[in-house]
Amino acid sequence: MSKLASMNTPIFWAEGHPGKLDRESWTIEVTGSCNKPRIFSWQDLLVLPPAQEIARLTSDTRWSVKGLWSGVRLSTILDEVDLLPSCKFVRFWSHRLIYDTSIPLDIALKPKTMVAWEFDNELLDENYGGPVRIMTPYLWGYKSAKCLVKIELMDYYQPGFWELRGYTDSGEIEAGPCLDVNEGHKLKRIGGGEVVEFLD
Ligand SMILES: Nc1nc2c(c(=O)[nH]1)N[C@H]1C(S)=C(S)[C@@H](COP(=O)(O)O)O[C@H]1N2
Ligand SMILES: [Mo]
Repeated sequence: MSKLASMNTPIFWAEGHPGKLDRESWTIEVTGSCNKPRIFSWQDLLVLPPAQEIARLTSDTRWSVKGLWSGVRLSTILDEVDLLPSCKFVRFWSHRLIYDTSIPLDIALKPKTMVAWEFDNELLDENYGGPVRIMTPYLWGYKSAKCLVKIELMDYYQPGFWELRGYTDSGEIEAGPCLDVNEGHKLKRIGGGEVVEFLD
């Protein structure tokens, strides 16, 4: 059992579980406002400079899980495609193109915003967004699209799956109660913004 599963980390699939997916043939298309649109294969991702961050995935449903996320920085991928100055938002699309969400470019370029495929040195399985997902600790979890297949570089904002259903466009983490998944889902509190640690 994976570390995420053993901690009973919640598994969210608004669009339905994707089933078994093939890592070796996985591709991520990068399109939109850039000079060098490109399709990254799984093998392409593996030769980019690796990145690792200890970071928290924190859900608006009030739980937070901490661990070592590995993959590449999203900024590394964005460097490869040569952004146009008009690009203001980065839109993520999940497998089957039902789930999408967008974040501002400045947050996309922050070091802990990752295209991730490992948690605590284990490859992510489909439950937790494998083969490859977005992980950004700066915003609520709904901005961290799972089973990433497409990155669309946008000059303007488009609300995504949850944003169209009432979740905030900013995804800014709000202070309040929050379950600590790593400590048996103990009820604690978080402040606003990126959750680095609990308040108590
Ligand atoms: N494709 C897809 N990505 C998604 C979701 C989803 O339903 N579908 N849920 C989001 C939400 S609301 C959260 S909190 C996190 C949860 O990640 P987990 O299911 O790996 O714990 O995934 C996000 N990414
Ligand atoms: Mo969430």
